[in-house]
Amino acid sequence: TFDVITFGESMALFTPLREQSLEFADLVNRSFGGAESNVAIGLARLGVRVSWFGHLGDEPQGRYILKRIRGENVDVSQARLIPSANTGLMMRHKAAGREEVFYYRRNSAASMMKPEDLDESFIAQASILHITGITPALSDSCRRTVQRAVEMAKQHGVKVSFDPNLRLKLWAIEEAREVLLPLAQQADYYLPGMDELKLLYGEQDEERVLEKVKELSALSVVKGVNNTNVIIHQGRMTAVPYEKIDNVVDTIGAGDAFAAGLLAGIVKGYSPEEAVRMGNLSASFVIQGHGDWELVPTWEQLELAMRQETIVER
Ligand code: KDG
Repeated sequence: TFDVITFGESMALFTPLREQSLEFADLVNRSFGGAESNVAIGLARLGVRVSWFGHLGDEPQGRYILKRIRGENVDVSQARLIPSANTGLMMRHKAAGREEVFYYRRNSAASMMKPEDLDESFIAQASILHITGITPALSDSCRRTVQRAVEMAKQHGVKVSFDPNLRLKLWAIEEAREVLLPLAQQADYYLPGMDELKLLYGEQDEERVLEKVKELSALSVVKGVNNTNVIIHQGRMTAVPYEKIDNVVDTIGAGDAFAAGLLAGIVKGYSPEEAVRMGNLSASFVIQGHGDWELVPTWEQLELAMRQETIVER
């Protein structure tokens, strides 16, 4: 059995070795990313039993990604390498101080996932199913797959964790709203950022945004509200402040590391406040270096950081 099961698209990730535009870079680093596999790796590092699945092409990129995820102690028994399909690719650079993402993922192996690919008995054995709003943006069949997975989870008493991960390069805001807001209503754990909520609700006033989240039944954590993360649960709001990190290198992956720390805290029986602190600390590791998941902490590192945090507070 698994504490957490998650699924989605993982892609090879290419970034220039030096801070340079992809238009000129000759030396490029290869890694991989994918919000759900980032979360899965974060959870595995924290000692949580986790499974990730998704479709990758049966070609060098797909095989590389599968081996790396497996190598992080994530179960990949339901993941598939699809013959003559392509693995999605993603490239990123920082040009003129701006971080930019380029996707090459249309018609990728992952985008062809369909509800019939889900194994109900597999999902039924999890405590938590973690999904993100990226998967339903990939294709119609992916959208139905996410919706079906949520139905399966509900039928079997599996809690649903949902990070909206709004990606406006993948779909228009109107379409995103139609799909993501109903998913939020079905979630047991809901992890949106204030920025994406403003877009999803078309509402700039933060108080009003928080009021809307209050209407949901989930335990919600709204990230990035005046240097706090706000827990909203059963009509109560608790703001958990976080320290600003000085040496931020790359914030991509922070949300996934946060989800991993938070869900690990919940699985291990910590209070929501403590779990949010774990999420924060986990994210603080990732943003101090390059890569979406490479720097997510182990349980030992996280525990040490939590103790140090307590000492500083005193
Ligand atoms: O959260 C980080 C992800 O955005 C990144 O790893 C790539 O999954 C990804 C996506 O679709 O943008």
